[in-house]
Amino acid sequence: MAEQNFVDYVKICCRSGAGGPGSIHFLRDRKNPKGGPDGGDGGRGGHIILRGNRNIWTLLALKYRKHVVAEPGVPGKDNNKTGAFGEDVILEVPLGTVAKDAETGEVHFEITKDGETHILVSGGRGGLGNSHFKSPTNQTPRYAQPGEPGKEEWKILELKVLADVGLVGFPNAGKSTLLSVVTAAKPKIASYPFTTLVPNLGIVPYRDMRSFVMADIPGIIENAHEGKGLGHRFLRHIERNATLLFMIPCDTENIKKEYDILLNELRMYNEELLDKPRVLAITKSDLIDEELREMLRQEIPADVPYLFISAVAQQGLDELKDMLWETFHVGEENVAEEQPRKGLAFEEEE
Ligand SMILES: Nc1nc2c(ncn2[C@@H]2O[C@H](COP(=O)(O)OP(=O)(O)OP(=O)(O)O)[C@@H](O)[C@H]2O)c(=O)[nH]1
Ligand SMILES: [Mg+2]
Repeated sequence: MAEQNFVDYVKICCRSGAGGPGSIHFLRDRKNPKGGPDGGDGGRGGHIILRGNRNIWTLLALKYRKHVVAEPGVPGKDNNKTGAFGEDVILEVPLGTVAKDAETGEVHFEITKDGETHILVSGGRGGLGNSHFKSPTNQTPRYAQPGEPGKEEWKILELKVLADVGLVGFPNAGKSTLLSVVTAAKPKIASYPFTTLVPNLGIVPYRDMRSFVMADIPGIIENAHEGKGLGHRFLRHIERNATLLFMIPCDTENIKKEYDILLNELRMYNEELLDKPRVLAITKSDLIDEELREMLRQEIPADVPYLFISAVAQQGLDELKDMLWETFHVGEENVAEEQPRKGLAFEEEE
């Protein structure tokens, strides 16, 4: 169920508001039968703005909202009154949303903080009223600027999941099972490969009311970078994870070999993934006894901290959480948890 609700890509048509036209007006009253021009400026058209919201996890809300239209600015008025701005449309998006132009693919910006805002499509400027055009040679300008038109543009919003731990493993390694045991998430679990088709996220409660986010992604196989299996495009979801948790079942023929294949697939996707801290979990350890564990220890790669776990028998899970927490919170104790709410990242006109 949760799987269908995870939307990490939307294409939307945005139309910002047109600027209001400037006004053509002359002051006329009993005292000033021939007063000067006093037409005010038109108001700016509404922007389309994205705002980061840490409580939203997917782009689902935008999936069915193909057209996003902001209001036009109000025309200028007499007495040099500026028209009201068109109302902006503010779209709340999850942290990790990347905004791109659909035609050129150009990346506009990325939302990473709660409350962070960026203008996706700006509204048209309001036109100047006729009072601006008075000159020594023309005291009664009978024209004003029209408002700038709004812009209609297609945009792509893409979500890179921001989690603390990303699960990396072959299909059937037990990734979703682990997520279902240490978080409240209810991913689909089954004994066939590629059960997970889209990422699942869960929040892992940790000691002292702390927590971290875990991202379960579809399984990776050898040559995923050539499109084998589900390919490796899901790796983009773990690009931003602080720590990668490699998961290899204890009954795997050659743990070292599987570990190297996974490392290589990460490398083929983005070499920087290899700079992240890694932890290796040997999963389904309820299937083996101490003697077998001892044998397996010989073939475990030396360059990574590891431990034996069993999600089903709930073994080694507290130790695993400790190990993970250590990797991304070393030296960070006492750092304020809350991100300060950032003010608007754009300048209002005037
Ligand atoms: N004995 C045992 N079986 C487990 C354990 N964890 C998972 N399994 C079984 O392994 C199979 C695969 O589990 P999943 O959690 O769906 O594996 P996955 O890594 O998410 O697989 P994909 O989504 O296909 O990539 C299921 O039949 C699980 O019941 C465990 O700790 N012990
Ligand atoms: Mg799965």
